Amino acid sequence: MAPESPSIVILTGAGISKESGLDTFRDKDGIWSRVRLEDVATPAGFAADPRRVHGFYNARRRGLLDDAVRPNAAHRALAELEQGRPDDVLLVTQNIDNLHERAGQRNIIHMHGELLKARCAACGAVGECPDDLSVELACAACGGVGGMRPHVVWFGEMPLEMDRIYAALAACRLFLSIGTSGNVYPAAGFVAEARKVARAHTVELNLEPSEGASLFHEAIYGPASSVVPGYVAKLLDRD
Ligand code: BV8
Ligand code: ZN
Repeated sequence: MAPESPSIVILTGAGISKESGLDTFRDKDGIWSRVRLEDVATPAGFAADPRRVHGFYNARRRGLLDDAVRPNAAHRALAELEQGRPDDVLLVTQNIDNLHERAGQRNIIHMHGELLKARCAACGAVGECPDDLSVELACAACGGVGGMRPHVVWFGEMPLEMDRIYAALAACRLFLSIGTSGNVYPAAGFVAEARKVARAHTVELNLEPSEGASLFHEAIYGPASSVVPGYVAKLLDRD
């Protein structure tokens, strides 16, 4: 049962999965250096060329399912924190990979959706999707053809479970932001929300200062698989 008001809210971004072999977006060799987000991560891009968008997400889905892609020490440390502080941790991830789940994390909100799920534009049904999507695919629920899309939140679309996220931010004591550049809203606004509404202590753990670095009380810079386990160990020892 998800906790009503976890005292620790964690936001993660693509940086936490980098050392597992998944690309980030805005690093110099990132995803947006190879393809325009307008073409592949917006409803207009999908309407204009669904085959291109399916190709983009099919390649990322295959990449995620590659045997070499596994949770790293940062994912595992956050799962240990949840185990050590049952009902006290909510993880909100911008990532659409499943590495937090595979590390053992349970209480997760995928606010930007999930790469291994598909949604039918006609009936809204959401289901597991381990294989390629295509415009020829029929929906298992309503039989409609041509409306299957990745269960992913594109730019201009409302992220998922925002009410539950804001309720947790309003009541948390500690807000951690890990592996995100702080470019994308509303996620980039969570630190200000946690400070203003909950007067939470806020910590950024990132390779380098994010766009919102000045908003954090504390910052620890370095690769996630190095800095996150150490920080979690301190949290667990302290209690
Ligand atoms: C919405 C799809 C409104 C899935 C993504 C103000 C308020 C509200 C909205 C806006 C606003 N201003 C602008 C907007 C619009 C827009 C937006 O924010 N645009 C930006 C670009 C300016 N926001 C939206 O459209 C959002 N929707 O607001 O709806 C609405 C209101 C009413 C009704 C309807 C709608 C939707 C945003 C979601 C878009 N979908 N992804 C996919 O393809 O993956 S966003 C995409 O960016 C990913 O989800 C990604 O997770 C996310 C954020 O990127 P990061 O995770 O931070 O990754 P990035 O590469 O940027 O940074 C990586 C970081 O890791 C770096 O700092 C790097 O230093 C660090 N790092 C690297 N290696 C390591 C490391 N750290 C640690 N260890 C390492 N080894
Ligand atoms: Zn359907």
